[in-house]
Amino acid sequence: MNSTLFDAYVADEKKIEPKDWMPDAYRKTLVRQISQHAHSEVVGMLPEANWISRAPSLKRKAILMAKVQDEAGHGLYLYSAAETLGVERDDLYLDLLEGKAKYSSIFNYPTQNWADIGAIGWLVDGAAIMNQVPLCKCSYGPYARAMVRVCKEESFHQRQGFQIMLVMTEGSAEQKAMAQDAMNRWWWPALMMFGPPDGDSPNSAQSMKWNIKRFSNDELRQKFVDMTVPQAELIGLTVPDADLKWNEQTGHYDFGEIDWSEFKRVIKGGGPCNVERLAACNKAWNDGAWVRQAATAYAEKKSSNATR
Ligand code: BYC
Repeated sequence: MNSTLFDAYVADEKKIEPKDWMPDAYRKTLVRQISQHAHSEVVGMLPEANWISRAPSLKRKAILMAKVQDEAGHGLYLYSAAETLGVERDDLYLDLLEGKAKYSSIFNYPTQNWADIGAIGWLVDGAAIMNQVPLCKCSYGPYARAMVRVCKEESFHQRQGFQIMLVMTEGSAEQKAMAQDAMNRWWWPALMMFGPPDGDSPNSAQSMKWNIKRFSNDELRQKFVDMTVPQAELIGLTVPDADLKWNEQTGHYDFGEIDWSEFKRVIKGGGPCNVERLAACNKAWNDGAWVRQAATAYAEKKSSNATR
């Protein structure tokens, strides 16, 4: 295979598998995107885990624990998918721990109260599904297949978040105000999850040609707004955007300007929780060293017994 044949092969909706020839830049793009995605799943456990011990009932606690465990599983599928491209999981993870690797901007915001858990499930997992369903059709086989299960689980996550918000909006005036406050704080960061506007997205054009990305950042953001505004109306919440309005001509909602300076600040490390998130990941890595050593020693012992 060469570059021209490769381009025709992916344009024909065929899947690339680990042992197939691929351009170096395709491999590099996939390692970048899949590893950032894996890191996001792992860091994404932190804001929600913050509320496991304070969930308002045993049932809510069990559901939240299951959701957070699902995110760990997503991270593992994704690190495995990245490893099929010839990189080591530990190297990718060390880049995260050293602050060299990116992860989604959204996880650098704090979870201040229980309504934030509803808002994350509804808005953050809702945005994640919008972005990730098309990735089930991405040209790289292991990534596409990993995304099928991830999306099924994300869909449960989104519903549980929406249900938390629904219950709160049907509760006392104070609970409804908490739900609205959470919506106000998470709406704009959720829109930033889709990445910079198409004109400022250096990776999009090539990733779309290679069928890694199937829709542009702005297309997915618009789909998310169009899907979510009616959901907010249904539960009586107001989208915190004075410029939001239905556009009869385009058949979409027009919405206000996103604060891209905030986005840039957060991905450069200046968000409200960046330092805390990396510190938590480093602590977990250091505290878990004995588990990794024990697992390695056990595997070595088992394989030496087997060869005896
Ligand atoms: N945050 O050229 P662009 C989840 C970076 S997990 C931080 O458009 P691309 C969930 C981008 O990496 C959510 N950085 O890039 C988990 C690039 O920098 P580099 C994560 C961002 O790759 C637990 C630069 O900006 N989802 O949902 O074509 C619980 C220029 O951007 C962000 C995924 O990772 C951001 N928001 O498009 C609940 C999905 N946006 O790498 C939920 C897979 C952009 O050149 N990833 N950047 O240094 C993707 O679909 C694409 O990578 C993106 C960005 C749409 C995110």
